[in-house]
Amino acid sequence: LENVFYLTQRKRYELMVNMEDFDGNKVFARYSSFSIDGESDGYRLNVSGFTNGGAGDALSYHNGHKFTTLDKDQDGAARNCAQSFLGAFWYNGCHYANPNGVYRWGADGTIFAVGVAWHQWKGHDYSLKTISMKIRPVQ
Ligand SMILES: [Ca+2]
Repeated sequence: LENVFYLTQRKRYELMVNMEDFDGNKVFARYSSFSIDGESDGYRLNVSGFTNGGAGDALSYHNGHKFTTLDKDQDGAARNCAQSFLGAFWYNGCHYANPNGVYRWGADGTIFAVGVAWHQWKGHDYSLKTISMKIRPVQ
């Protein structure tokens, strides 16, 4: 995250989130503006300018939130969302996206929302086959 902070403070960046389910369907969500704040601000997420490529907008809910890990609770919930959902993310209270969650084989509701979820596309109990978050400078 320190590298991402360094990059996104120097230029304007956009974000592309690509994802795929276990049936071969591929969708994306694009954000025309993406940056994160520094360590002293908890690596807070700044994302806006959503374009829907079929995935829906899961990230706006996380906008303005700090990054929470198992050992660093900076989220908007009383509990530690990283512990509750077995990931690490810009949790609000807690998530519509959990890209660092547990890799599971698609639909799995045995433990609520711990998978690699993008709620606006497949719900909390579907773990995606792939997801990537890529940034590039705005042209
Ligand atoms: Ca918390």
